[in-house]
Amino acid sequence: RYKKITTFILFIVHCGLASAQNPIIQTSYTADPAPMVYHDKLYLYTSHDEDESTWFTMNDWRLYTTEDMVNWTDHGAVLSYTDFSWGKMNAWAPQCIERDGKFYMYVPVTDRDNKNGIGVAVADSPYGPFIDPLGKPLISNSMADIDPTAFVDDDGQAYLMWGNPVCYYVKLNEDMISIQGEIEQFPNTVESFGKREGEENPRRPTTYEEGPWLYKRNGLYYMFFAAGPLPEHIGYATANSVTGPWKYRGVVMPTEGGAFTNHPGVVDFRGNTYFFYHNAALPGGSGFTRSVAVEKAEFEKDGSIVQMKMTDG
Ligand code: FUB
Repeated sequence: RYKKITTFILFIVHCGLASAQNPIIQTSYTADPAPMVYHDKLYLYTSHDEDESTWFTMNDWRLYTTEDMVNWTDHGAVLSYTDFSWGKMNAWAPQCIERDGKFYMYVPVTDRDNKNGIGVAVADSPYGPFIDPLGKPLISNSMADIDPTAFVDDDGQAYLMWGNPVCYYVKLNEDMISIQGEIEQFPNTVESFGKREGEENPRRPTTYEEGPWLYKRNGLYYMFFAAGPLPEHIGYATANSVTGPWKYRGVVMPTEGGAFTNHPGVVDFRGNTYFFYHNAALPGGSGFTRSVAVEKAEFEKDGSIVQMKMTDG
């Protein structure tokens, strides 16, 4: 069932260059990378672009694993929008996190009334099978309900954040499949998310577009996000608390790569920090046939991240 997808990379390892070839997934068009580290293995969940699309045609979520950031194993589809009884289409950007030995996949799906919602599916293993325990969306707030990211803080409080064109958040209960309190929205201010250049758009006064990703380093909270105007770049903000206030810190990765979207996923693994993203680098690539890639991230002493460019080797 498993397929080794980068055997030629072994040659690179023998040469002493332990780095993967970008795009790291070359067997399918993939997007919206969501890395998770569990028991010294990196699990990379992605969305999946079907071929020859003229708009997003996305039916399932895929899983790839690595123990060395060089050799990747393709585990195929681990969840589909059809696994949600209420789901109609649009298997967009996912994230899976582990808590107390269970695995929670948060995913955006369009429901049978054509309304966006965020579902959750639970498994006893990172490989699945993932089951929808609710039979309905966990979040069904507005058409902005896409791109969920989940984060468990050091005190055990879990949060879900999501949204386009603004970023919402809510506390999750310990069961990870129910919410606590009201849904809040981060103030979409220039101070938090930077001034949007190049277009006057009252709905989008800042660079924040979609795809938030939470990360904590040396006590500082980071929100990475896809930023506008289109084509997207990746920006970031930092805060002393997971609920802000956020301070815009600049551009992580400028616009490039041939897709009109980009999407961050950041994780620490074996002493390094890895920044996952997507572009249109595979043959036949476009905004609807994307591919996931990765760069090693570096930070300055003041906590700022060193700006990265996409690489293809
Ligand atoms: O993959 C579909 C959508 O494109 C995602 O939800 C956005 O983050 C963008 O990558």
